Amino acid sequence: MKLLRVAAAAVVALIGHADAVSTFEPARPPAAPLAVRAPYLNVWLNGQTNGQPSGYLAGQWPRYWTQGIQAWQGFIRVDGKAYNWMGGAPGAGNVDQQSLKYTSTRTTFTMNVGGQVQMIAEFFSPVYPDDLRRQSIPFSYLKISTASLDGRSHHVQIYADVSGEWASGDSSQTIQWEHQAGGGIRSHKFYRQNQEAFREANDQASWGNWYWSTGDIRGLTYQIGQDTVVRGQFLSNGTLTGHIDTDYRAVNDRWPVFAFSRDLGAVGRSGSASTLFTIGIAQDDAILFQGQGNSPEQVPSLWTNYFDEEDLAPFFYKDYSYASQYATNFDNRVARDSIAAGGQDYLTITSLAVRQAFGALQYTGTPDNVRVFLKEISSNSDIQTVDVIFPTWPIMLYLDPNLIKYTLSPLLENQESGHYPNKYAIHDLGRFPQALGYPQGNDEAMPLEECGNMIIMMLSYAQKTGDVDYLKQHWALMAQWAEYLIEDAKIPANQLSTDDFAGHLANQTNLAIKGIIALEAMSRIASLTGHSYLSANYSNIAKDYLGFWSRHGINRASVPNHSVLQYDSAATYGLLYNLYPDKALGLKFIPQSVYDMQSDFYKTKANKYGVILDTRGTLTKTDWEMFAAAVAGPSTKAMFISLIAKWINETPTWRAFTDLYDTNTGGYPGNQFTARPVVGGVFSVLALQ
Ligand SMILES: *[C@@H]1O[C@H](CO)[C@@H](O)[C@H](O)[C@H]1NC(C)=O
Ligand SMILES: *[C@@H]1O[C@H](CO)[C@@H](O)[C@H](O)[C@H]1NC(C)=O
Ligand SMILES: *[C@@H]1O[C@H](CO)[C@@H](O)[C@H](O)[C@H]1NC(C)=O
Ligand SMILES: CC(=O)N[C@H]1CO[C@H](CO)[C@@H](O)[C@@H]1O
Repeated sequence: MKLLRVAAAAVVALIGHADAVSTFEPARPPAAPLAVRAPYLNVWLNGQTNGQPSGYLAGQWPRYWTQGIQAWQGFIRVDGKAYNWMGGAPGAGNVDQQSLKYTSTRTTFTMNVGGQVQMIAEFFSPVYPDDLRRQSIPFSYLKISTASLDGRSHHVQIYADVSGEWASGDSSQTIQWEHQAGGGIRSHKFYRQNQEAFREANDQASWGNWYWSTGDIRGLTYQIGQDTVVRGQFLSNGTLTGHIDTDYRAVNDRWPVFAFSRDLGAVGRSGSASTLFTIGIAQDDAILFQGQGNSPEQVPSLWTNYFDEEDLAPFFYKDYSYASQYATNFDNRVARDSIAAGGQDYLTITSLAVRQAFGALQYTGTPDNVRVFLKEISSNSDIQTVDVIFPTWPIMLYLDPNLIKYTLSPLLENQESGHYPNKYAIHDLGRFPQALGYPQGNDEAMPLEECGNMIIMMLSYAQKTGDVDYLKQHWALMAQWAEYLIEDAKIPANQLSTDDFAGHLANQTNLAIKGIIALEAMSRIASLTGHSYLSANYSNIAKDYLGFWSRHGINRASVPNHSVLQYDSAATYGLLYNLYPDKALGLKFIPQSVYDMQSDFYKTKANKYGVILDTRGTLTKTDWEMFAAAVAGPSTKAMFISLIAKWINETPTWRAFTDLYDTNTGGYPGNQFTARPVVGGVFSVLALQ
């Protein structure tokens, strides 16, 4: 399905693309992932704040998810005339973008260069759910291919550079660099002189080494120096000088750039050999973590188990054809499954979410003790937030349930070794990349939410993998959380739910049902772990609470009936998304009539872009809508899916896929809730199959 942009005339006027209006397939995303592989490799093509539409690569700077520019500049020369195909540097007119297409792992731009040459730029961030060695490398690919458009042969040179902005979120910091050749590639390695491990500046890492590489092949030239000098050299001459400026200086002091160019020679109709670039960051130690020891440990990046640092870039570069084959199969699998489960609109949603969800994960530890740390990107950068892991959880169920174990492991280790005093489950482990926990117990309290989330996700992992020992091993802590659920799940105290922007509220119907379902889950866990004598107890309590919930949590006076936001408040309602785990765990505990009731009700409440989260406002959450959709009847499910796909294509927002938006305008508030891993929740439908 191809969708032409709306307001094409306005696009032409604003962007100045003389003839070109790009197509967008399967949709025009609010932001297009370029290199999105890890928390610190998270670069997007956004729109502009001044009313310009998003999705045109030429003339715009790629940006980190924070909106900080990470300059990535591309030029192409055809028969001596230069064009800009990426980045905001002056000196050449823009190529005409013909299309932007995204799949789960790739964003591909097709450009018309002066009517003479077609250029394809493929930004490729692989995802390897079942291959820890490859998944552990935080690197990404850019492949450029060219062919003649007019049947004639043309002399073509291409150029790409990155700036020091990739290496520091504080551009007054001094960076250093070296140019390296070996293993068949050439790399510009650059890094902050003042390495500050486990610290960030504007959410970028303040430690580690960046590698920007390409094949050491015929026609390659390179240069490091001031932006205007290096780019000017290419624009005027089509080659680089090989000069390495060794005046190490601040990122913003005569802006050093790290450039490659390649002379492709004569490019005819059959095209040129493609040119492959890779970009990535190597940090030997990744996370500071308070685990079972008395003091925090420095947890290494997982790749350190498989590679020496100097082998990372050559391995990744040479692995391209394997990566490409693997990713094509992966993309096809997501496409096939999504279309079968929810049609093309569902694929529009799922395929935009994959790189973003994995892009928040930092793979650390050893193969025997993998710890995947998750960054709560944009909503204050907490690490290992349980109610951010929970909405992300469906993509883990679908792609690799071991990810549930890898992400919960640091939470369990921290709490089981006595570093957390509260009897309920911890909310997060601190501020990324420091997972120091809360020895004083002063985390953002979401007790009912997190106790329910932990128990539900732990049972799901054991069900999917058959690893019952895992439940036995962690029984004591789960039983402790279950005690909290017994106390609080029936009549929830005044507290926050995961939707903390909405504030505190007592008697939240949706929160209560999560706790009640988790108690039913506990009865299954008791049976599996040799605590059968407790199984009936948990189950009886859950049934008793469910009876109470049905009397106070449902408005039976209205047509159709519906659950309320708060017990006995007939005029309120919201998405009852916490029904989802009952289906995901196969508990068959909640009567089908409750599902049917909600399914019928949502259909009567659709705004232009979705159903509101609850009656406190007009906002909604993409992840929770998809949780609600997954357990609804076919026509309600289709309604949610088509409204969210429509939102993706039409939203005026221009940052990475937000999970919070206004159901009437399609916009969203503030700068938060962008690039968050919770979009993994859109896999809710596939996780049930
Ligand atoms: C919560 O619901 C219970 C049961 O209906 C009721 O007794 C209690 O007053 C409610 N609490 C608040 C704060 O609304
Ligand atoms: C089982 O539940 C009852 C109340 O329903 C309680 O009195 C009893 O202590 C529970 N037994 C165990 C072993 O927890
Ligand atoms: C609402 O609930 C009441 C009581 O359970 C029931 O009699 C009625 O049929 C329901 N109405 C609708 C429209 O579901
Ligand atoms: C100054 C400079 O870099 N000149 C180069 C321009 O490009 C030709 C090849 O196209 C080189 O031979 C020159 O050295």
